[in-house]
Parts: sequence; C-alpha cells; structure tokens
Amino acid sequence: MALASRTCDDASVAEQKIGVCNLCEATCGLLLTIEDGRVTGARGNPDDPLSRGHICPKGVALGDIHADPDRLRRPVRRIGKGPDARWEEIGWDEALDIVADGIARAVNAHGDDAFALYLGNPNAHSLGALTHGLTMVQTFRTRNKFSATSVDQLPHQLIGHQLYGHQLLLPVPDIDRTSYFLVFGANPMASNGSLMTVPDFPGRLRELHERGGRMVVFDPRRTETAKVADEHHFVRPGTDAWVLLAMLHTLFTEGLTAPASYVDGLAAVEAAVAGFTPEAAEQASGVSAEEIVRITREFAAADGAAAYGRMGVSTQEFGLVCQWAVQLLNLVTGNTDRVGGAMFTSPAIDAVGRGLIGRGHHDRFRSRVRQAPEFGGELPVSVLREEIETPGEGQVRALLTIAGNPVLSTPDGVALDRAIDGLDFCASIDIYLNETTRHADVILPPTTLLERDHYDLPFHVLAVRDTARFTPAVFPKSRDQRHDWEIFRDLHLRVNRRLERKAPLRRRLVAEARLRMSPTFLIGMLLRTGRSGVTLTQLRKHPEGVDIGALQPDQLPSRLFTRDKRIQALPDLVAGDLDRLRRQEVPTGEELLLIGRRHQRDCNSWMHNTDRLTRGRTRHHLLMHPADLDARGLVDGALVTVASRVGKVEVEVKATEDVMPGVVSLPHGYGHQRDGVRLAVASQVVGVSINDLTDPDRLDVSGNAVLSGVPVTVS
Ligand SMILES: Nc1nc2c(c(=O)[nH]1)N[C@H]1C(S)=C(S)[C@@H](COP(=O)(O)OP(=O)(O)OC[C@H]3O[C@@H](n4cnc5c(=O)[nH]c(N)nc54)[C@H](O)[C@@H]3O)O[C@H]1N2
Ligand SMILES: Nc1nc2c(c(=O)[nH]1)N[C@H]1C(S)=C(S)[C@@H](COP(=O)(O)OP(=O)(O)OC[C@H]3O[C@@H](n4cnc5c(=O)[nH]c(N)nc54)[C@H](O)[C@@H]3O)O[C@H]1N2
Ligand code: SF4
Ligand SMILES: [Mo]
Repeated sequence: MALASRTCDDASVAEQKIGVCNLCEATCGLLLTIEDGRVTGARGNPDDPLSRGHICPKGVALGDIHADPDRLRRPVRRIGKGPDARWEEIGWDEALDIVADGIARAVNAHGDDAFALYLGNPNAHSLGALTHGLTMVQTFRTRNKFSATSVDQLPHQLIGHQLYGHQLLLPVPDIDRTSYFLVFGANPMASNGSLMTVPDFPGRLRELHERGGRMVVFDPRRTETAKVADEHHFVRPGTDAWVLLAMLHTLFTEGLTAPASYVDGLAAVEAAVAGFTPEAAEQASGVSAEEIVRITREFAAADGAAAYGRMGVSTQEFGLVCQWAVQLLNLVTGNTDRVGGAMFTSPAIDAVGRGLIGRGHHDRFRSRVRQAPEFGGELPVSVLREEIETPGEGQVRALLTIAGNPVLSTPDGVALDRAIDGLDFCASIDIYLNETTRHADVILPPTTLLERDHYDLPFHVLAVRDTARFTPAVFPKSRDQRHDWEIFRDLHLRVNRRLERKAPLRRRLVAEARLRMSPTFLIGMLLRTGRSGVTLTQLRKHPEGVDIGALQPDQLPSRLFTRDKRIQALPDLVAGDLDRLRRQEVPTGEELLLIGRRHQRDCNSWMHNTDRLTRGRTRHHLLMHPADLDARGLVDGALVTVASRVGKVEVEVKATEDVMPGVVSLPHGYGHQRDGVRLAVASQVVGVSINDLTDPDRLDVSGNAVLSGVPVTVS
C-alpha cells in the first residue's frame, strides 16, 4: 500500500499513501505524499470508486491539522479561569482520573441527570466514536444528552422514523441517474452534500446536465449551487413549507400522483394540503404561483426525479413539515425507491438493517425545565443553558463535550458560554482548545484521522453509490497519544468504578466487552457476518475502495421498519403541525430575516488555524441587498450592528444582489474572540458568531433549533 519512492536529491524518502478525508460527508479518497512524517502533498484518489479523484481545499489541509503545533497531543489541565487561564500538560492516568472523579462526584451527589453530555459533528466522522463513544454514552443514565443533531438534521431523522420506521432509513437522491433534481435549502457546491454523500458534486452535476437533466434550486441566497442550477428561485426564509405543500396540493388537484401500493393515508394528505394553494404560497414565500405549478408538473413528468431538502429547510420553524413534504413529493409521484429518484443504499455494513443504529423513539421523556420532547434519547441542545442554570433536582452540574463547540454552534452562544463557565465541572474530548473547551477542567485529546484506521459506518448508508473502503492509519500514533476509542473505554471503566449506583451488571459487562475490542476488529467482524461478501482482507488489498454498484431499486416495502411494512403517509405529529401552520398568519415579508451560510474553505467552527484555508479575502461579512442598505442609509463595507431578540453583534456589511431583498446572511462557525481570548485561530480570521443572534426559544416541533429566518435589525 505504501509505494516508497526516492526523491531526486534523495535527502528524504517521499512515500505515497492512500488516505481518506473525514472533514465532511463526501468522504473523499486521497493520495498523500509523506515526507519526514509530514503530509507534503494531497490529491484526490482517481481509483476511488465513490469519490473518483475529487478533493477540495479542506482535504488538502488535512495534513495541516496533523502538523499544527497548536493541536493538543497530550491531556491538559486548566489553571485559573477566563482570560487568565493557563494550561498545563498532565499524564493520561491523572487526566482520566480527574475527569472520572468530576463526573462521578456530580452523579453521586446530585443524581444521574446532574451530568450532561454534548456530542459534536466530528463524532459522526470517527470510527472509534461510533463503535466506542456511543457505547460509553449509552451507559450513562442521564436524560441530559445533547448533540449537534438538534441544530442540524433532527427533522430528517424524526421523519425517517415516522414514515419508514427508522431514523436513518432515509432515501438519497440518485444523482447519477436522475433527470430532475429539486433542491431546497442546500448548497452542495460548497458543502459537498449532506445526508447525501456525494463526492465530486460538480462533476456529477455536469454529467446530469450532459444527460439533459435539470437542477432547480430554492434558496434565499444565490449560492454557488444556485449559480450552476438550471433555475434558481428566491424563497423568503422560513416559508418553504408553504411552497412544498402547494406542490403537493398541485399533484393532487392535477391528478399527477402515482404512489406505490404500500403507501396509506393519501386521502388524508390530500385533505390536509387542500388549503395550501400556490397562491397562498406565493404570498408567503415570494415564489410565483405559476412557477410553483410549472415546476410541480415538470417534476411529476420527469423520468426519474428526486426532491431533496437540507439544512436550510431543517433549521426553520416548520422543519419537520418541510422534510415530510420533501419525502411526500418523492413518494406521491412514485419516485421513492426508483432509479433516478430517491433511493436506499445497500452498504457492505448495513448499520440500519442490522440494528447498529437504533430505530429512534420520540417523546419518551421531556426536558426538566421546558418540557421539550426527546428524540432517540437526546434532548434539544437549545435547552442546555436552562438545564444548567435552573436550580432544582436534575440541574446539570457537570458537562462532558466530545468533539463539539456548542458555544459557537448552538443558539444564544453568549448565554451558554456564561452557563458553562458556572458549572461545577467540565471536561472535553477534543483536539483543540476552542470557545467551549476553554471552560474544561481537563481536555483529553485523541489522535486525529491520519493516525487512526477509518471505515465510514454512517456515510456509506447515505451515499449516492454503494461502495466499501477501509483506510489504515497513515501515521503511527506516538506512545503518549490515545485513540478516541481508548479514551472512551478507559473513561467508562473509571467512571463506573466510582459510581455509587452502577448500571445493571449485565449491561455493564456487555459494554465492557465491546469496548475492549478495537474498532478495526469490530469492522472485520461486521463484514464477516454481513451478507455483502466484502471482507476486511479484500478491503486491505484494495485501500482505494471496492465498488458494490449503483443504488438498487425496489427495496420497499421489505426494508421498511414499520410494523405492517406499510407507510402511513400522514403521521399524527405532522398533521398536528400542519394545523399549527394553518393557524399562522401568512408571512408578510416586512421583517429583515437572517440566514446562515457555509463556505467551501470553512469547516463548521474549526480549521480556522490553517493558513491554507484562511488567507486571502475574508468571508465573515454580513451579506445584504443594496436596496436594504440604501433604505437604512448604510454603505458597503460599513461596520453595522445586527440585533435580534437575543443579542447583537458588530460586523462589516457587504452589498450583494446574491441575497434576496429582506434577507441578510452571516456565516456560522465564526466569532472566536471571547473574553478577549483567541484560541487556535489564525490571526487573519475575524468575524462574529451568528449564534449570538439565534434564539434558543424557537424550536421546530421536532426540537430542532430555528437557525434560519431570525428576525433582526441592522443599523
Ligand atoms: N447558526 C447556525 N448554527 C449552526 C449551523 C448553521 O448552519 N447555522 N450548523 C450546525 C451544524 S450542521 C453542525 S454539524 C454544528 C457543528 O457544531 P459542533 O459539532 O458543536 O462543532 P464543530 O464546529 O463541528 O466543532 C468540532 C470540534 O471537534 C473537534 N475535533 C475535530 N476532530 C476531532 C476528532 O477526531 N476527535 C475529537 N474528539 N474532536 C475532534 C474540533 O477541534 C472542534 O473543536 O453546528 C451547527 N450550528
Ligand atoms: N465547506 C463546508 N462543507 C460542509 C460544512 C462546512 O462547515 N463547510 N459542514 C458540513 C455539515 S456539518 C453539514 S450539516 C452540511 C450542510 O450542508 P448544506 O445543507 O448543503 O449546507 P448549507 O450551506 O448549510 O446550505 C443551506 C442552504 O440553505 C439556505 N437557506 C437558509 N435558509 C433557508 C430557507 O429558509 N429556505 C431555503 N430554501 N433555503 C434556506 C442557505 O442559504 C444555504 O444555501 O455541510 C457539510 N459540509
Ligand atoms: S469534499 Fe473536501 S472536505 Fe469533504 S471529504 Fe472531500 S476533500 Fe474532505
Ligand atoms: Mo451538520
């Protein structure tokens, strides 16, 4: 696998190694050049059957994380607080003991719920976090489990659970064969796809166009994706539900439905969407009624069409309704489970089918203060602050964050920052000091991707093609480093030793047995016991990946997790929320609404410490339409104050016709200076946190935060 080759001056030996990028869901295969223990070159691996040679600037920067002197490699303990804090390296045993003591102290004195966990995005991209982290997390009996899910894709998971009986049995657009790709609130040209693992989106879109296919995009901003679409329609933030429901309405009134035989309850859907006319949608959203009707007809007539909605339509007040309506567009037109439509994967390790990921459950318990319902054992992260600050039984006293940064990534970061600062104990498993981990008493840093074996459990489940790939660690870990799975194992053992009320013995022993096996061993076992015929030995021989083939149609109804193997098209939860939407006044479009954005060179709130991704033109500005600037007597480049119900920020404004009038946009993941402290961030990175403006009181019925369409003033 390592093809050693001597460089001309033979001063050092350059090696080529196959690697993988885990920074986003595209999971590109890489060819890395290694010299003197460093990555000196990175390109896409053309032999990778899924990513086909694609790479983006972040993939090239993967080596920068590995080499970054600011990256934590040994545990650190905080001495002092706030701007005066110092960090001291300590040994692993001491560090793990302090963390286990802190957690056990809170639980023993105040009960299970006194300990809270927050799991951030990179957990989904680490094999060890999935095989071992989740096992450890599940052994804690606290109700206060949180993750980035509730500022992201919670409505998708809830609708998967409601329609198909499993939170991750989610169809993905068959991008390689579709002839009509209808996109709401997603920007795959920058994000490289989400809940749709689609490396080389630009190349795949080119092929779609060469086939004569179309892509139609609804977005309040003319994004990178909108610019390469066949059609882009501005939609007022937070009003997509009206548009999507009007499309369903049109399908029924024009007799354009062709549902599969296992879908029940369509008469109820027809009745429920009856009032949502294209005219009402036009008034709410700004999209013309004729366009809505025309697009619906084209969608229904296309030979293989896929509707897709992502962040922009998940993180809004009617996110669940939006995600339901997207599924229904595909179902009602017979495009679900059909070539060119929205299809299900058949991964080598079927994490869904084999029950490695639970089906999900809803509202088994509620949060203590606000009574917000759980999903899959997690509470909405928007309630975390109040659970920390509200006294009483069950108050959170200790927090463990794992690969996350909720101070920047969840609503009202300023208030959460303050709340975390007031905890009795805080610890983090993270490779950087960030705006959240700076409150930790101890930070436990695992190895990074290049130092550990990788197999993608979740993203093969959501990929546009069935493939399998195992990538051995590119670099060996040093003796004083720990893999994340080793940290999870050791922490589990230590905490359980200290707890007065332990988990039931059987459960503990099962967890311990699982935690003692390495992730790679578990992958080998899962492959061996699966039905794909792919083995770890084969994958080791083919580190570029093995192609299983294009997505297979006709998997339903047998793959459904519903009891009767049928789809109930109008779940009660959705019916109730449609009533709520019906009772709402149709939005007038008078308020100025804030939305977020992602840039190809950003990675949520981190990776701002590499020069490669941060030099050049800054991209932290508030984007605003020139007419909106004029109306306020503001000029391009001015420092403006953006204020919401929750807070205010000062930031430079940039005039652009790429946002629709009445809409302003800030990127998320910025705002690194807190208390005058800057952490692991290149000096050229400036900007503010959009989540100092977002409102933790505004939740979708699923519990997801409303991050899109926040009313603001700009002065
Ligand atoms: N307003 C607004 N808010 C948003 C969003 C938005 O669009 N708008 N997007 C939301 C979305 S989609 C997401 S996913 C969240 C992300 O928010 P979070 O998941 O809370 O945070 P990240 O910014 O991804 O931070 C990841 C942390 O993990 C650390 N890390 C990286 N690799 C590893 C590793 O291998 N192991 C460990 N232990 N740590 C690691 C990094 O150092 C970093 O500190 O933000 C959400 N917040
Ligand atoms: N470069 C880069 N890639 C990433 C990430 C990153 O930080 N940087 N993060 C990764 C993560 S964690 C995720 S979850 C994915 C997200 O993947 P995407 O969802 O594709 O990414 P976003 O850029 O958040 O796209 C959301 C789009 O919704 C639009 N929008 C906002 N409000 C509304 C609305 O009310 N209606 C409609 N129709 N549109 C709206 C925004 O303008 C934006 O274009 O990206 C992943 N990939
Ligand atoms: S698109 Fe970029 S960040 Fe995403 S996996 Fe590929 S190289 Fe990594
Ligand atoms: Mo995300």
